[in-house]
Amino acid sequence: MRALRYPLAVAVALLLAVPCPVRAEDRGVVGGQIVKVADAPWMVALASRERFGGVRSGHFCGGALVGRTTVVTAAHCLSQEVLGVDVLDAKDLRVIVGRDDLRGSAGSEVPLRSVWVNPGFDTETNAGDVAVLTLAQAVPSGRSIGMAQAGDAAYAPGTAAGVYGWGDVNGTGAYSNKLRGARVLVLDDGLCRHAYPGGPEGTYDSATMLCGGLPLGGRDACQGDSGGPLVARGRLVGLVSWGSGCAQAGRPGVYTRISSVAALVRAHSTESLSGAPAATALPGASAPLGRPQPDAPAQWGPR
Ligand code: 4AZ
Repeated sequence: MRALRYPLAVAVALLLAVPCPVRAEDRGVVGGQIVKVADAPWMVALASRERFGGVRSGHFCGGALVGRTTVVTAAHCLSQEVLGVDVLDAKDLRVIVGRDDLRGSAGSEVPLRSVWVNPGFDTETNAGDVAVLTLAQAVPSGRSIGMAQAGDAAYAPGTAAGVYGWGDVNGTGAYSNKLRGARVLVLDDGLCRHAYPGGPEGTYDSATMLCGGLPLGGRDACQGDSGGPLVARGRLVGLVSWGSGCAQAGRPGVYTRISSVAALVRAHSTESLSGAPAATALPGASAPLGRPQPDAPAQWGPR
């Protein structure tokens, strides 16, 4: 026994001293941390208990509030492939607002008035991966986030951004019950062009897509995070769309570029959406996982 003690102590000391490989749960999707919806008030879950079961409130995708009745998400979330039926036949589709833990009942489950799926969504390339959900009841003001326009400084490569979701935390189908967020970077289009030049891993189109992640991987969106927001400088810059695997080095996440679809979103919203002002934040003042600036009061009027 005695003889064993010393080697054991050395082994334990070594284990503590040598950095361990990152645990899968810490590396995954959102490789990040638990986030309170109070700090991401625009974050919503798309849910259908009939299609996905009630244990996790029926969650199957993410989305973001861009107005009191307007949610943006990914078109592919509403495909027959995901829902198992035509979106018009998924009668119990709901948007869940204000719920951190999908096992709980906090917040509200809001039925939909209408669904618009971008008819220009290209299922081959994933270009134009956006849909607009109109809520049957308005959520309180102050929950929505502005869409970043083209030319916004938030699109500059190297900008810190946050990605949010209840998706897979390690690429094995281990979905999170609690909302998570990860700090990533807006990456240079060249990185995604190089990673996804066409062929089996996909084709990156910088006009309609945004490249995000870390050059060495480790933090990323993953399955189940689709449709959810990528936020930089307090503005919505992207929606989780696709990628090869999750959080792998050299395989960044690909997001729907919000500026490329903002006009479509406005055209299919039944309210007047407040725009995101041009970037005025001081360098370094971004708070990717923090609360965004509250939006302007909802404006109602003729369209
Ligand atoms: C998906 O399957 C998915 N790593 C979403 C995002 C990414 C990969 C896959 C990006 O919904």
